[in-house]
Amino acid sequence: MDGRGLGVTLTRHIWEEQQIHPEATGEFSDILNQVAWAAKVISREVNKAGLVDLLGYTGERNVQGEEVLKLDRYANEVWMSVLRHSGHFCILASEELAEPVVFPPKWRKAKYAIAIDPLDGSSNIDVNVSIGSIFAIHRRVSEGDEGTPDDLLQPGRRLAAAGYVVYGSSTILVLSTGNGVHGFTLDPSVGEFLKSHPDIRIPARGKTYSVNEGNFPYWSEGVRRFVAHMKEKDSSSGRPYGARYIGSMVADMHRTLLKGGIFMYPADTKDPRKPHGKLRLLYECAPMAFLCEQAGGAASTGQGPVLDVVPESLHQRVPFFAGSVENVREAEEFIAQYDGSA
Ligand code: AHM
Ligand code: MG
Repeated sequence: MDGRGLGVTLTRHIWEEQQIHPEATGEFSDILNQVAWAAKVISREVNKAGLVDLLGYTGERNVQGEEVLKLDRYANEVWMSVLRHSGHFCILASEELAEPVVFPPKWRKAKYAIAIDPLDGSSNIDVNVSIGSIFAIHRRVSEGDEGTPDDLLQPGRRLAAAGYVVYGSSTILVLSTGNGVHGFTLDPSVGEFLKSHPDIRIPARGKTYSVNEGNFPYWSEGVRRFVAHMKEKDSSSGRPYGARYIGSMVADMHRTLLKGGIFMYPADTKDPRKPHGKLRLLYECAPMAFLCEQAGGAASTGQGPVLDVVPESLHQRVPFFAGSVENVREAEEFIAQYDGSA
């Protein structure tokens, strides 16, 4: 809260950040305000989902072959509508859509491309567990009239901004435009996001690991040994570490950003269709990796920074190890020692 007790709104924070860049046109402020608007609308619907029969499946399957929940579809429609009419995006990719959407001719000169996971962790909706939205914004690289997939298939290192929204006990938007990571909690009484977590920094080492351990027999030798190592008793290093797994990436990553430790979704051999793990590069791993590095942490595929992976396809999956620098380095060391570079 500032001296007058009103707090710093997201709008004011964005405006202040823009003052650092003399070339800023205000375009980016508008983008982030649009993102906040989408988050508020989805938050409202998530909070009343049980009341208005939005829970449950639509009976359809999405591009990943998974069942689509009603709220997934609603959230996708909200993001699409808000972003389409913002005028700043030439192309959009969504977890819910097989193909990217090129926005209409009047927006063809738009300078940005966006990848979204409209409602991540949606299998948790029915049991009142936190869910979230994730977004990743790239500067456009194509030069023609229309945006192209190349605008989206850029390494995370080049992201202009990324963030997520957790719809939990409160709604919080966590954001980076390359100038640190800041969290804003929605005050529903006035409908504004207020800065509640300025300059989030991940501790260099944490004592929590977060992974779906039911996949243990399907992991590589290096990953199995790494997880076994975290469970060993060693008082000098504070092991065994605590286990925390919500099964909702946004909520698990939010805890990891604030408290440290490691969140992971390694590659496994459980499902031959997903040999590279479950999580998607463009709209799950790259934006979370951007936030981790901006907060002083790290994010790796097990063999190098997630942000350096050059995407080959829109719905590509990668193994993911993210959180405190020392924990992530340790994961890489186990993988290098036992799995080699293959
Ligand atoms: P989704 O995009 O279909 O919701 O799946 C992603 C979610 C993540 O939020 C979470 O980290 C992961 O799936 C959990 O997977 P699992 O149930 O295999 O542990
Ligand atoms: Mg998802």
